[in-house]
Amino acid sequence: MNRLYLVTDADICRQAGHTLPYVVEEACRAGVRWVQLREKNLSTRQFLETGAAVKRITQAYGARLIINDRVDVAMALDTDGVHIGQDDMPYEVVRSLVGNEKIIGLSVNNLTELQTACDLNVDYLGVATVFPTGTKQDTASLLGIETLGVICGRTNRPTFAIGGISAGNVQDVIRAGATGVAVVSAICGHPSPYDASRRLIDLIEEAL
Ligand code: TZP
Ligand code: MG
Repeated sequence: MNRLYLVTDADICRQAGHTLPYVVEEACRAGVRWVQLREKNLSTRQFLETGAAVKRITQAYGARLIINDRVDVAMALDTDGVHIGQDDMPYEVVRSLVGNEKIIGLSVNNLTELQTACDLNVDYLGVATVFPTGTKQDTASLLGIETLGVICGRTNRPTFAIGGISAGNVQDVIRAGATGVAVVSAICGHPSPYDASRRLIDLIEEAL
């Protein structure tokens, strides 16, 4: 299913008793087809090694692998694409480096950033931050369902809502107009990443 996007956090995986590759494999086994490696606490060497291990898994399941922030790592691993935020390398620079075949995702946090993003040929938008989350410290102000709906309604690009999304609110997010949802703790921090992914997929399909 293309509407559930797993964003990784190896620390949250570890706290739940999992390794990162295990979580990716379980999520893919359950049907997740978007995986973003988002690791803020790994050295470059560790990032590359982890990325190579994760790529073997995503390839086996036909899932896309996207690298957060690190365009160099994405290029070195020849992943499907890269995800950038507002303070990362600008879109045009990333596009010139990775070429037209690669997926570029961009985070937008408000309507102003959406307007700027609409002029760019990004492949999808991450729309943040919908609900309170303990996973990311430096989140901009929360969007809530209403503003999420406004943002998603003003773009034709695929939108992945992110921030505090769980089984309890995923249907509200989809019904608000998001193409899909991106989650960290709802899968990485769950005792069964497989069950968590399956449940989210079932709920998304039901809400469509
Ligand atoms: N960007 C905005 S919120 C967030 C990111 C990467 C973290 C979302 O994590 P969770 O655990 O799904 O709330
Ligand atoms: Mg970033």
